[in-house]
Amino acid sequence: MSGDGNPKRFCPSPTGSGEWHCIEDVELCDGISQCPNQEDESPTHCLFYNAMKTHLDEITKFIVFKNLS
Ligand SMILES: [Ca+2]
Repeated sequence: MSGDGNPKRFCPSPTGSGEWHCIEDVELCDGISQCPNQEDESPTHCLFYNAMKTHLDEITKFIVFKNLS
């Protein structure tokens, strides 16, 4: 958890100097590499992540719409 309340996750590998970077969920598959070995932009992982995120966003919209109407 970071100071702004948004959860952060460790990148899977450290930098060459042994430091571990953290990223927020919104930085996953956002087209900009934040992790030392670009793991957050892995084409294979992002293919599945983006497909799942699209479905979850649709479900969220449906639930919110249902509760507002
Ligand atoms: Ca990223």
